[in-house]
Amino acid sequence: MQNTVTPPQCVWNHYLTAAIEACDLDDGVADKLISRPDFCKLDPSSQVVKTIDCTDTGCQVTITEGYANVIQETYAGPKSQNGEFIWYDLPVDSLFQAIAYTYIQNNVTYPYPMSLASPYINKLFLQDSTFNINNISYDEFEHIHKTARELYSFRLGGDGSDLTAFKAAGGKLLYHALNDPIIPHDGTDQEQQYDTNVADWYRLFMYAGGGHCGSSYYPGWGNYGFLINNPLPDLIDWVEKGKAPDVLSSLVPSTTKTIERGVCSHPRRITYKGTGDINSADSFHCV
Ligand SMILES: [Ca+2]
Repeated sequence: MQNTVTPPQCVWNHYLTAAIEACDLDDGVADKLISRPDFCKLDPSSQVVKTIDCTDTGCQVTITEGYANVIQETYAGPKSQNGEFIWYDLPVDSLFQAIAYTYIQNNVTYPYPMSLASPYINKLFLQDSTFNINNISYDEFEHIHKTARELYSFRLGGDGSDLTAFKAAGGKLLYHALNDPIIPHDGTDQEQQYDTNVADWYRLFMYAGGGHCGSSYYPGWGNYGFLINNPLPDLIDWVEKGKAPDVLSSLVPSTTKTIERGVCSHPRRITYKGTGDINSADSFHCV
């Protein structure tokens, strides 16, 4: 992309840590995990002039207004140059490396396109493997986005929120990780526009501490995070016995650390009761 300012990864990581510190206690427990990232707002300008030790550059880096603006635009999600919506925004505790990776060469920081972008733009849309998307302009980006949606949304698009056919087929249950940086969760809760009785057949469970496509990785926790804990019995009870679930279960799939936590039906969120073992689901409830 035609970036004039490219923050090194340490700046992205600084904002990730700052957001988790700012909103960690919103769920009632200091565990370096935000259970309600959609309610967490961090003003990127609040970090300007702060100095951080940067392992990427090998020296200290000062947060600039330019860096803060890039972070703000990333939080806000892609928009046209006229400010029109293109896609949903990202939670502040997303693994930004997935969509905003940068690398350093000869002391200069460069943006690195998301891995899915080049195959889609070069091979499917442009059918030109020589086009360099690293230097794509805003005009080119908007043109490619607009035209690609017109050409391919019918066959490849995953943004349709009218689930009439899903309902008619007996569909009952969906869930989504709140920290998914590639498919933002805000696009998942649009069905209520179409069906006010949606809870009769569709219940959305969005769990904190998990990533894209079932990955159990949470940036605030290092190498592990939550996974949904086998929702199939809940689905069977709903379909065969008419017993709709209110809370699903999530856990950290580790042999050395057992952490379980409930997953509330949307829009409720999991909150610490104020007492009890924070690794036990019994210590949390939905509000
Ligand atoms: Ca927390």
